[in-house]
Amino acid sequence: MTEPHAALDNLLTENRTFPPSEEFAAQANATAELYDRANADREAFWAEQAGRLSWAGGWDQVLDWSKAPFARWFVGGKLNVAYNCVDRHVESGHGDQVAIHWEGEPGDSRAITYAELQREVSRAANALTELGVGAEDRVAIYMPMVPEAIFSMLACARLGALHSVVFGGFSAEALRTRIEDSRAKLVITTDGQYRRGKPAPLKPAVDEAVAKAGSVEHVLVVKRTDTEVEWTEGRDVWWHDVVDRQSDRHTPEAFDAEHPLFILYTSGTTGRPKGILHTSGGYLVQSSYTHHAVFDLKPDTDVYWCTADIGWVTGHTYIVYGPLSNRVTQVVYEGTPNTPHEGRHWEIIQKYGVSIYYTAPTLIRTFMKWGADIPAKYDLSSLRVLGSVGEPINPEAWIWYRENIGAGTTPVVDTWWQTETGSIMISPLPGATSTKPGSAQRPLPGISAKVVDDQGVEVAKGGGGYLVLDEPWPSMLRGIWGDEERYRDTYWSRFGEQGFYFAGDGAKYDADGDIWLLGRVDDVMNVSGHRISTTEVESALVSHPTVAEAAVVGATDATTGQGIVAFVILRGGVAEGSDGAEAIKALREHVAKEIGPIAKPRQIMVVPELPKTRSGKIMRRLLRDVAENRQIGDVTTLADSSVMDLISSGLKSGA
Ligand code: 6R9
Repeated sequence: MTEPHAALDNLLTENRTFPPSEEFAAQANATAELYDRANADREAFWAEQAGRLSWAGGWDQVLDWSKAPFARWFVGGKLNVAYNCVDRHVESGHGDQVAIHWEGEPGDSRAITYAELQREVSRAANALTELGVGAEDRVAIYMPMVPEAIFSMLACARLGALHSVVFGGFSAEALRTRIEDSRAKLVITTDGQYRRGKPAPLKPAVDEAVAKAGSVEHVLVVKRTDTEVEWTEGRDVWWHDVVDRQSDRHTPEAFDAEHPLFILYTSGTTGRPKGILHTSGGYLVQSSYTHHAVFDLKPDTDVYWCTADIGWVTGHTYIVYGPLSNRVTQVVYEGTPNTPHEGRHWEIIQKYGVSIYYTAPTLIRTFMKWGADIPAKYDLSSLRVLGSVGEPINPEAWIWYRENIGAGTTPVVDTWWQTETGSIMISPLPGATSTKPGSAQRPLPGISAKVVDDQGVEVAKGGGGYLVLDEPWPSMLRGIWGDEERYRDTYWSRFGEQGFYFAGDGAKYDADGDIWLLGRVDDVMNVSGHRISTTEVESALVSHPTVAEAAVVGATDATTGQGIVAFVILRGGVAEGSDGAEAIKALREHVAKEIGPIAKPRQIMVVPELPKTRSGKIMRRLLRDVAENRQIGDVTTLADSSVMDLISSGLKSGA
């Protein structure tokens, strides 16, 4: 592997830092001293964090790594995850505290206290028992962001059944493969879901999937949109018939710390999705600890909002398990950010006095595109911590976020982690870290991560390579459902000799030793022997005032190995056509100036939209198909499959 070209260090010339204010630091949950404590004795540190939870039986060993890469944490410990997220808060006298301020897309809302949450989850657990669900059974949850989705997840946890949440935007086919792989017994769904102000049917996809997947005994249906549905007698049951008549009391059983909690499917390099398996004790310990430390949650005063969908890991860990285990009061919003208008998020923040807001760079850049005058119309003064997750955040977006949403004062925490890691691994601590726009900075106390070269040797400060996790962590995946070999191959073979977990991300150290994530390694381009990250070029492009969004791919090039091809969305008001040619010339020069001539895109295409997955990740694979003049590949995981037509037709007409 070649070292990054010295001239490519544009991200590293980003040298603004934002130390925490004295007031923030004085009240922070996590201080710098935490790093020292964790470094002195990692296992003792995690044992201490486990004290955040209520255990039915103590463990006799913090970590058993003797069967690596299969970890066991808090060996011998027993707990009930749902009890930790619900009942214990009622028992400690907080039954009247609002757990969830739920906001429906059409404007309906519901406040759910911890006492009510306990009753709802108990009823759901009793209903699931009646439907034949027991410990270790799998339950597929295919729902929009309605409260029953959270009740269902917690009911599964309470019974020791594994949930497998499938994002409500996925197709019947995607649902079927996931049901089949996990052999789910029950599917929980809704009749329909609201999407951009209109009800859209959801149950037909379940009918289609279940007709082909043999394992499903029942489909439990929540009425959300009052959409007419087809009904299979004996199989389909309404939530309001079966759940509502149950007793609202249910005694939770304690399960082993390593009892499986959930499966969550994530796409891999092959077409077949991987069922990432998480277990109970270690997962909940790290989810709870990271939520407390990274977001500085104060359960008595904060109002927290994570904008993810429960169909993704961020929704699992930072809507359900982390926050609820910490007795959060949180907002859960059902809909899209521009329904009915582009200020919806800011309106919700103002309405509930949201103090902690956690979202994704792609949404931040969309907000930038819509304009800073929109958030400026709302009172956002309640905000005190802002978070980012999902992809590298370019410095421009980071600064825009802090300035326009955070009043130029709130800490911004850029949190790196994966479905596989279960919870946050690399992130600033808002009261202890001088933050740097664009950098996730340091592994959290208790976590170890390194940037290594091809041989697995740690690179020096200023150097780039692969991100690895060189010590096991409590919320690590325990495998891929039903495929031990694939687990070893995917994550543990690349640096097998060293025993490192290979995250699949490229990263760099800056001169201070802080970590900058550079995107997936398959997104790292090699141009004339120089490694250039797509992120670096994107970041340079987006820093130009005419660019709203940019995606960069490496296209095969006979001379240079790969050539840089950029797709850009220009900001409103910048004309296309002949002016477009001017704009493109200016952008090539700009990238050359920001990074160096080597990073100048071979080609820049002005497009109206970028192809994104439903979780907002840009599908560079499809852009590479365009850049290399190939037939465009599989578009089924796109949020909007017409985007590729738009892009191709725009290009043919000479844009
Ligand atoms: C939580 C989540 C994981 C991949 C990961 C990386 C990218 C996530 C990031 C980030 C840079 C961050 N990623 N957070 N890259 N900075 N703060 O997104 O999980 O959907 O499994 O994606 O997302 O490439 O490897 P998941």
